[in-house]
Amino acid sequence: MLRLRVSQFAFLAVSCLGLGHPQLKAEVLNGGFETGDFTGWTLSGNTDGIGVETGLITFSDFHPHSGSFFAVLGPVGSDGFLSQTLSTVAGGSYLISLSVASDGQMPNDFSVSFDGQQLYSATDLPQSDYITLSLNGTATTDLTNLSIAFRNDPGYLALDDVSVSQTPEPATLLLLSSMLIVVPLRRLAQKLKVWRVPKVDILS
Ligand SMILES: [Ca+2]
Repeated sequence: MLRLRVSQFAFLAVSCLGLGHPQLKAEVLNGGFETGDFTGWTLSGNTDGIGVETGLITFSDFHPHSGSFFAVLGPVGSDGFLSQTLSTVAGGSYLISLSVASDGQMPNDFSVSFDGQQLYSATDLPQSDYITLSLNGTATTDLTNLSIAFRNDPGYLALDDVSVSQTPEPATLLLLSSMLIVVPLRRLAQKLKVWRVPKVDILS
């Protein structure tokens, strides 16, 4: 009976914390460019030489990292920007993942910022097939800007599979929180059980 009550309390406490709620996920819209365009993204700065290409067309020997489409990034003379505002948890930690390739033409640059903090910055990326960047960022508010800056004067960079996920995952947080609540309550329950049935020495 008491064990059931403890479980119910733990469930209610975790529910009140809001852990596991879908809004906690920082969903990047069209992170793989599979709409065939920049739906979900805000383009700013120098947007010349930016496009979404299909893997059916040879473009600087690039190809999609996954799916059928990828972004080509080739502004000349100054940076272009792709950005999205994501729903986040203030104080939450996030893993930002994306795949970038370079045709090796220089000058070029590429950088990633999350919540105004620059997490990655590179200049003159050499010729390379996709490398996948895994970056750790922290959200200070419930709306966080993800911004990617780029430039490649004589050629192009390629970008695909941009994603942001909370670390640890909400499901893991749910499990940890349940354990943190249930274990102390079980100990308390054991003490209460002892108090309710005091040891009596009938020989004394
Ligand atoms: Ca893709």
